Amino acid sequence: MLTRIDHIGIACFDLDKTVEFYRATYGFEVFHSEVNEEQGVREAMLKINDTGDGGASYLQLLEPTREDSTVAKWLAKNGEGVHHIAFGTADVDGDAADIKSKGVRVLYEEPRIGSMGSRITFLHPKDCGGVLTELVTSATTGH
Ligand code: CMX
Ligand code: CO
Repeated sequence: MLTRIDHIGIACFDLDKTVEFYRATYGFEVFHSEVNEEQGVREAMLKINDTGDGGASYLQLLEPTREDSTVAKWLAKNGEGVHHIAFGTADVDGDAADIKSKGVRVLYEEPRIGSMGSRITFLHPKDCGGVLTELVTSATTGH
């Protein structure tokens, strides 16, 4: 069951500059940052609020680390902006299988590693009304 908005992924050209915009404009601080080489991103997670399922909602600011990454390709086409949304669940495997059975393409055979050791998968934007959609199970809370 999907129980929260885990994060909104925002693509940018310059992570440090974008982090500073969110700090100066809204007062949001970086909760966690990392490089995910498999996804081809340098990212900062800004925690916005806790959620009723014991998890939290974040903004995920994403800067590409290489030209052939999905985010670099998207930025070249669209410029900066909202790249994806992510729903949190205690069971990313089960929810992905369930959603797949409804005819939505799930992009990964098995969930991969996302922010903070979470397990993630993606749904194809063309099957989701133009919205790239991620499913996440947190490593820390298990939700
Ligand atoms: N949101 C909405 N639509 C998108 C999209 C996005 N983020 N990315 C691509 N599309 C659309 C394109 O506009 C294109 O539509 P048209 O054919 O109408 O022009 C279509 O999908 C195909 O796009 P493409 O540019 O040819 O890109 P690819 O098919 O090579 O890749 C996708 C698209 C979704 C398979 C790829 O971006 C992907 O695998 N994404 C999942 C991984 C990811 O995004 N990682 C970065 C974030 C990591 C994290 O969150 O931790
Ligand atoms: Co994400």
